[in-house]
Amino acid sequence: MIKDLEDKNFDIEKCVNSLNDNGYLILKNLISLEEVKNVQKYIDSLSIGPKERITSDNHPFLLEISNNKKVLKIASAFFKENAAPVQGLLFKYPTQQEIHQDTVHFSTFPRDLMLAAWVALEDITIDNGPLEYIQNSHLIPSFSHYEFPSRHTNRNKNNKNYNKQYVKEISQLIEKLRLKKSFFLAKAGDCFMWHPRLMHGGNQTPKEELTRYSYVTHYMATKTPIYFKHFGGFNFIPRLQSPKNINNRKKLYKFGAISMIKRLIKLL
Ligand SMILES: O=C(O)CCC(=O)C(=O)O
Repeated sequence: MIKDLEDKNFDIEKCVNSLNDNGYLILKNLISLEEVKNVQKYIDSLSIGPKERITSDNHPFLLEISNNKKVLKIASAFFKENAAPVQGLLFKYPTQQEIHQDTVHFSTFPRDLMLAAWVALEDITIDNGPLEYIQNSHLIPSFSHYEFPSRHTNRNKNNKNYNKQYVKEISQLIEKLRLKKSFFLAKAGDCFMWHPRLMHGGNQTPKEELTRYSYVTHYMATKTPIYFKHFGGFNFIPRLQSPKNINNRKKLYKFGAISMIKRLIKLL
């Protein structure tokens, strides 16, 4: 764990090692309290209820966080190619999001070419729905049979319980392997980055009347990966996605057979 990341101590290799070894990385005081206050004010001007979120709002305060230089450098070093922010999620209240791996929502081929950086926009205690994560779960090769490409994929839009089934299987696996849960208890401005396979979610039993201001950005590698969409579509037919850079809403790559074939050829 990197405890304090002043510029003089900024060591990208250590950061990437922490993601690979521990499954996460803590960047204390990534943003200033002034920035935190500005974003809080902005959140208060919006209407965000419990368990609601705003996706990829391009307000300059939010883009400033998503484009944090340290985070982008770490993500690019982790991917070994340039990273771009492809989604931002803004919350005012605890999410109670069930435990999952981000790879089920952002499935890339080759795998693991995405990352997340979560920023506390107020102090986070056990009461206001901290982010929770399952220790060492990133070391499990991949909980991949819900992802594409896999001949075992369970994707099927006729299966309405698909997400429920996924969540149940994940929790059974955690129990079976006796993996332990931890919480990210943070000070406003602290950031938690996690490995694409680290199982995580929002604490399930918060005091729901409390706020939990937070902002999370998801990043993808820009050059290599092909990106698939899950939870829907037909079995065995990949649903290709075209991620957009949230800064300019431009596609990271041209969607279409030619650009896909070019990407595939590069992988051979
Ligand atoms: O903020 C949370 O409670 C959960 C966020 C999350 O799971 C995600 O962004 O993938």
